Amino acid sequence: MVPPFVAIVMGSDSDLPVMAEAAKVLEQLGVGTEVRVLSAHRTPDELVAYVREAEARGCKAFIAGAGMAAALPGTVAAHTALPVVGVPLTSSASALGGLDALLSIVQMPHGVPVATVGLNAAKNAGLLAAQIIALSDENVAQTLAAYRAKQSSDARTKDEKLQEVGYKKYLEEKKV
Ligand code: RP5
Repeated sequence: MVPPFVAIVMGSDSDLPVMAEAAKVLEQLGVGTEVRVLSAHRTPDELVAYVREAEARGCKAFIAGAGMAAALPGTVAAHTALPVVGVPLTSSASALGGLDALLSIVQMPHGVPVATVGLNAAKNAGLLAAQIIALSDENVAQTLAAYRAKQSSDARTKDEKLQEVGYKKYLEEKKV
């Protein structure tokens, strides 16, 4: 991948359907990505090797998503000073519905931060990583500004329609 890029890592391919949302929004914003399955528990050596070599190749931020006793984002953060965005996942294998992953990722020891987004919030992780890239990339900054402007315009259009037709008709039309 041509730098600057964002490395998206996850503990299992079962995480991919959710984590793909991070890659999609970054691609939409013109930010390069690499997507890898690397586990803090199952492939610890490969994970550390990847974090080090990705940084050397121009990676500017990591997004790390994992479920259950989610050590992945913290392990990435332990091996790099680049920003790490953590995504706690409600893995179907979890008996705790994602609370296990949320607490594992958000409650980092002082000195090794992970910027934790909401449960399954891979899209927000992608947007946060794009905001980090935008600090030193004017093209990405402009694309992000346009993304936000469209988001606001879409919300205004919805409210205008709601005011025009009333909530009952609006709901009926939304069902279709
Ligand atoms: C975690 O265990 C992974 O991040 C995944 O969310 C969960 C279950 O993994 P699989 O058993 O589906 O491979 O390490």
